[in-house]
Amino acid sequence: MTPREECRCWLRGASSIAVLTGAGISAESGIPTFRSSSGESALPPLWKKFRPEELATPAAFARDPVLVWRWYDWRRGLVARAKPNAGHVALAELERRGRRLTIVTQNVDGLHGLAGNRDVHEIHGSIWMLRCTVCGNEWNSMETPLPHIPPACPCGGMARPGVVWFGEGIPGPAWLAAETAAVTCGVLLVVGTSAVVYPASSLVPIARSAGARIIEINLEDTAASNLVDHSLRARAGEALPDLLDF
Ligand code: BV8
Ligand code: ZN
Repeated sequence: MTPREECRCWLRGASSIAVLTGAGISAESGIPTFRSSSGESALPPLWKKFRPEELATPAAFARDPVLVWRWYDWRRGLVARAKPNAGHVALAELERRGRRLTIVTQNVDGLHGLAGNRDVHEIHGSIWMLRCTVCGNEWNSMETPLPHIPPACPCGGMARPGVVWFGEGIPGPAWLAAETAAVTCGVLLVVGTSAVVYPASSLVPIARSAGARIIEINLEDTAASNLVDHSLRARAGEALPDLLDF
């Protein structure tokens, strides 16, 4: 049996499937990834000199809220133009066909929900959410470009992006759902993530110790590749429709 055939067999027989996705699943929708070479070319010069770890932090926002907001506003513009690709659609189709499927995503682009998946946990938040730094008020805004940078809350307080930055905890309910999915799934699909960001990356060893079969889909080796049963070198937009059309 080839690795592809074995993966299809595991997925067909799985009582429940969990999926951990990263920026790579949205690359074919035109959203640059953070760390892989394929994403670099799409970045305009302004962002080439920054690493995500330098802008996606409370300290960066405190130091220069306008710069951080310009980065998010640029990304919001990209996300607003992005459509779910064949990889997102294959996962939505699987849930529509009644399979027990939980998606845990590190992405803040909302494309899994847009594709039609309902059981989706955005452990790093959403690029469409804003949160007041004074009163904590949270609201959804799809407005791009933002009329004012930085945007203000109705209370007058400055708003921040409603995402989880480095050094911030993952929202409790989302993390509980993510860990539960990793511990109870028969198969964990790890799609388009370099698996360097914690605690998302810990879901792979958690699922492994709970006895799940683990299938990785990526263009290159990752920090999780040595923990998975099969690591398929393929684009998510090709591999997912091929694996899930049972
Ligand atoms: C926390 C939201 C504690 C914002 C993001 C030292 C060692 C280990 C850990 C740490 C450490 N120092 C600090 C830490 C902890 C830190 C961390 O992990 N740092 C890393 C950099 C080492 N983590 C944290 O700070 C987390 N919080 O630990 O808090 C705590 C607890 C309680 C109370 C208080 C505090 C918070 C982490 C969340 C950070 N926020 N994003 C935003 O998006 O702007 S992380 C950011 O990276 C994105 O969310 C992104 O999704 C995520 C992970 O990256 P990937 O998704 O994997 O993307 P990447 O570009 O890296 O890889 C893409 C992959 O796709 C590549 O492999 C590529 O080959 C592949 N690919 C490309 N095209 C395709 C493809 N695959 C398939 N098909 C294709 N077509
Ligand atoms: Zn407020």
